[in-house]
Amino acid sequence: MTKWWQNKVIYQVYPSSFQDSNNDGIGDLNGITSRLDYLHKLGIDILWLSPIYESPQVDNGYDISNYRAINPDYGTMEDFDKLQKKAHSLGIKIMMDLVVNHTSDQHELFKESKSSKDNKYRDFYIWRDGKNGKEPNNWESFFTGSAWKYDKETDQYYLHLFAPEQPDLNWENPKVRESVYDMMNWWVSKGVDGFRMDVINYISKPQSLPDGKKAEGVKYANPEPLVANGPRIHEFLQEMNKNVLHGKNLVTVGETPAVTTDEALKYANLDDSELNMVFQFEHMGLDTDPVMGRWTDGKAKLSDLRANFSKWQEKLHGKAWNSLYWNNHDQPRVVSRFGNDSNEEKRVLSAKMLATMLHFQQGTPFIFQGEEIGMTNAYFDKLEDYVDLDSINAYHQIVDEEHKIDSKTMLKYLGLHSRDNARTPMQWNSSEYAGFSKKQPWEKVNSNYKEINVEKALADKNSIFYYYQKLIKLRHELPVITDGEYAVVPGNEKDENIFAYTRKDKDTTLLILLNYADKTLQHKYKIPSDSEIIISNYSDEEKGILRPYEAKVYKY
Ligand code: TEU
Ligand code: CA
Repeated sequence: MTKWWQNKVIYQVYPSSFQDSNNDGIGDLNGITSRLDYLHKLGIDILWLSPIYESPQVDNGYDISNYRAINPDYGTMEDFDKLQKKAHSLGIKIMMDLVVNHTSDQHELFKESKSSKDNKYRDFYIWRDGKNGKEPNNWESFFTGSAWKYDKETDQYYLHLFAPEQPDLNWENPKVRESVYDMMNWWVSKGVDGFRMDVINYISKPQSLPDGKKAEGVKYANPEPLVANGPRIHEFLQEMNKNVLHGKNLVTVGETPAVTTDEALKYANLDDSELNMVFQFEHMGLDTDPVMGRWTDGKAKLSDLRANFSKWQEKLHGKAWNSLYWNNHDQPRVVSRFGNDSNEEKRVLSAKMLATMLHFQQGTPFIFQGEEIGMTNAYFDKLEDYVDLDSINAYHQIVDEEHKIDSKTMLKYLGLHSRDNARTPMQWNSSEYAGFSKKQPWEKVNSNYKEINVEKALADKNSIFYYYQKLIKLRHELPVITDGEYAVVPGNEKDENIFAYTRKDKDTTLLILLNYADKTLQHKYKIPSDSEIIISNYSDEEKGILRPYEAKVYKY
C-alpha cells in the first residue's frame, strides 16, 4: 500500500536566504509566499521550512528561544498563516523544522533552569558537577571545544553538543517530553503537515555520560558514538508518535547522523510507529578524510557511491522508507562536489546526471533551494566572507590552535565544504544582489549570479530547472519509481565511470544509465528494442556510448 507521501517530492527553503520582501537584506516569510507560484511550477509537493521561530540566530535559527513565535526578521504569525494558506491552495504541504535536542540559551526555560540549583526547571537541561575541577566528561562540541559550559553562579556545568548557546534538553525528564509534544500539537492544530526533526537521534544520552574514545594527541573526544541512537531513543520516538503523530496523516523525517541501515529499519519502519523516513549521512561521508573530516579536497569514487546507495535501497525495500538527498543547508553544492562546475556546459550536464542518479531511486527526494538551477559553491577566499560559526570555529581550531594546515589550504577546504556554500542568497535574476534583495544581504551573493539564475533557467527549455520539473512529473506518473525493485545491472558493480541500475515492477522496467566521468565511454549494456527514452540530458541518441556526464533512462 502506497502511503500519501511516498511519491512526493520535498523542497527545502532556508528562509534567510530565499527571498527578501522588505529589502533589509534578510529573507522572510512574505518573500517565500511571493515565490510559491515558482515552486508550484517546479511541481514540488511539500515545502520544508528551516527554522522560522524566534531565535538569537547564533546558529541561524537552530537555536530557538520561543517555539510558538516567529522570528521578527522573518515576519509575523499572520505572515505565516498567509504563507500556509497560499501553499495549501496550491496543493503544497508545509513541513516545519523541529529542533528539540536543544533550545537557545535565551529560551525562558533555560533562563529558569540556570537561575538556581533548586529551580523547578533545573532538570529540564543536563547539569553536572565538574570532575577534579574539570568538565564532567571529555566530550567535544560539534562546533569545537568542550561540550560543557561552566556556570559560575551555581558551580555546575551544562551540556551543549552544539554551540554553548544551544543547551541540550534533558529528555529523561518526562515533563520535557510532555512540553515538546504540547508544542508540536499546537503547530499541528495550526494546520502544518509534518516535521523535519533536527538531530533527533541524539536526544537520548547514556545516563552515566561516560568519556568518549579520544584520538591520539587531541583534547576532546567525539561524543557521537555515545549520543547517536542512544539507549531510550526508540521509546521516546514511539511515545512522541502516540502523543502527536499517530493517525494524523503527517509526514516526518528525522535527521539522524551516524544512522545505520539496521537502525533505520526501526526509525522508518512502514508500520508508522516512529517516523516516516530518516536522513542518512553515509553518502555525505564518502569524500571525507579519516583525520581531517570534511576539511579536505578528496572526491567521492563512483564505486563507493554506488555501494552505499545500493545498500540503502536493498536493505530498506519493503521494510522501511528512504529519503534521497544530495544537498541541504549543511552541505556544499552537489554540482560542485560530485559534478563539474568548471564551465557552463559541464555544469548543466553533470547537474542533470546527478539528479537522475538520485531521483530514480526508491525513497522521497529532497531538493534544496537553488539545486534546481544548478547553483554552485561560493568559493569565498577570505575568512571575512564566512558567516557560519561552524566554518569560522573550524578555521580557528585547525589553523590557529592546532596548526594542522596553513590558512590558504584551510580557505581552499572551506571553499569546498563550508556550510556557507549552501546559504548564499537564492539567485533569481541578474540584477544587483541577484533579485534576492535590494540591499547587501546578510550573506554575500555568489559572484556567478549573472550566469546562473532563475530568470535565465526559466527562459531556456533545456535548463536544469525543466529537467527537475520533468523528474518530479515522472515520479508522480510512474508508480515503478515509487514502488519498483532496485538492482545494479550485473557486471556494473565495480565500474568507476558508468553507473547502471534498474527499477522493476510487474509491468515496467526502467534502465538508468549514467556516465559519472568527463569523457566519452563505450558501454556494453543491452537496450531492448521496444524501449523508449523517458529522460536524458543529451538531445540526440548515440548507441553504444555514453558521452561526458550523459544520463539516460529507458523504459520498457
Ligand atoms: O545538523 C546536525 C549535523 O549533523 C551538523 O551539526 C553537522 O555535523 C554539521 O552541520 C557539519 O556538517 C543540524 C542542523 O541541520 C544544523 O544546521 C545545525 O547547526 C545543527 O543540527 C544544530 O542544530
Ligand atoms: Ca526581509
